[in-house]
Amino acid sequence: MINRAELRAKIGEIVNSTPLVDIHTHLFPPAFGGMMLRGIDELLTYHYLVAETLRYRPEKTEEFWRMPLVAQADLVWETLFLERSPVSEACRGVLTTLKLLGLDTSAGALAEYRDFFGGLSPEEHVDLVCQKAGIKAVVMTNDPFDPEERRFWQEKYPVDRRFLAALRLDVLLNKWPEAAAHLQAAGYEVDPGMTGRTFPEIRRFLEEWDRIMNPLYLAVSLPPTFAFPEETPRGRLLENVILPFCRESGRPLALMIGVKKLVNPALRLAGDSVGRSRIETVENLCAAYPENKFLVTFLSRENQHELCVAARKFGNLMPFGCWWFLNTPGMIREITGMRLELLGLSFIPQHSDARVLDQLVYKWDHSRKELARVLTEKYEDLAATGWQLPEDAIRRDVEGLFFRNFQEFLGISL
Ligand code: RAT
Ligand code: ZN
Repeated sequence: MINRAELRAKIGEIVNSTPLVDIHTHLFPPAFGGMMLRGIDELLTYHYLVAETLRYRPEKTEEFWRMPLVAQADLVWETLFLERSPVSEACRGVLTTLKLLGLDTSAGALAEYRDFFGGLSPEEHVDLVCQKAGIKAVVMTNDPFDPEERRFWQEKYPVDRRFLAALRLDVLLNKWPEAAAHLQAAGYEVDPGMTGRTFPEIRRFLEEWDRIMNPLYLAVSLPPTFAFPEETPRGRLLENVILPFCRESGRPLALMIGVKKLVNPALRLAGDSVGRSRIETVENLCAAYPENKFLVTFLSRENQHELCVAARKFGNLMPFGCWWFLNTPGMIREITGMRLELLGLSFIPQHSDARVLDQLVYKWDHSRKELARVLTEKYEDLAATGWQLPEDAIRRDVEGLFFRNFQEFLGISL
C-alpha cells in the first residue's frame, strides 16, 4: 500500500510520461511547406493572442492586418508581455513553451527566441516538439476545398506517420452554394438545388478524398443553432450522403458544436464566439443512427453536463476535448472532474487544437497538469475505501484516456 504522497508522485509521473495521440489540431507536416506554422512569431500571432492584443489596442485593428508578421508579433509582445504581466492562458502558454524548449524567459529577449527557432529545420523542429510534448501522433484538419492544401495532397507528399488526417466538411455542410460551385468546377455533376445526381456525385467526391487522405474521421464545426433533422442543405447532405458514407466506411463523424462565426468580422480568425447549443441534436443523431459513431465536443460550458448525460445513454457517442475557450486550466478541471464522475474513463479528455507546432508543448503541459490533479483526487477517494491502485492499473487508465479510447472507438490501432 503506497501512501498519499507516493500516490500523487506516481500519478504525476505516469501522466507526464505517457505518450498521447492528439485527436484534433490544425498542424501540418514539413512537406506542406508554408502551411506548417512554427516558431516565435507564429506563436505570438496566434489568433487567441490577437484577440487579447486588439482588446487593449482596438484602434490598431485595421492596421494590424496590413502589418508584416514580425511587426504583428512585436505589437503583441509589447502589448501583452511588456506593458502588463502576461497572465492569460494564451500568454502563459508562450512562456511555458519557451521554458520547456530550454530558453530563458527571465530575459524576455525576443531577438534570441527568433534566433533559436530560426536555427531549426522543419524536420528537427517536429522531432524536438514531439519529444518535449510526449506526442505519438497528431490528427490534422484537412480541407478538400482549400486550393493550397489540395495541391499538396495531389502532389503525393512524403508521408510522416505522426501526422494523421481528418476530412473536414465545413465548406460542404455550412456553405453549400460555395461548395456546389467548387464541385461543379471540379467536374462533379451537382446542382445548387440538390436535384439529379447531386447526392451520388458528392459521395463520389467523398470517396475520392477518403482514398487520397485516408482520414481517421470526418469532421465539421457547427453553429449553436445546428439542429437535426433540419430542412436545410446541411440537414439533407447529412442524411443523404455524410451519414451513410460514415456508416459504410466505418469512419466516425466529429461534431464540433457551438461556434458563432465572425461575431466581430474585423478580428478575422479571432472574431468567432460561442453560443449555447442543443443537446437534443446529438441525442437525435445517436438514436436515429445507432450504426454511426459520433465524436462530439461542445464549445459552451453550459452544454458540458448534458453531453456527459447523453454519453451515458449512447455507446456510439464519444465526448472529446475541452475546446478552444474551454481550454483553460479552470475549465479543464471542472469538465474532466465531471466526466470522470459521470462516465468513468470512457471519454477522450483533451485535444490541443494547436495551429502552431510549438503550441503542442504548452497545451499538453498545461492539460497534463490539470488531468493529473483531477485524477489524483479521484484515485485518493478510491484509495480511502481501501481499493488497491497498483502502478500498472494507473498506467492502463491513463493510456486509455491518452490514446486507447480513441483507437478503440475508431476500431484501429495507431
Ligand atoms: O481553436 C481554434 O483555433 C478555432 O479557430 C477553430 O479552428 C476551431 O478549433 C475549429 O476547429 O473550428
Ligand atoms: Zn480546431
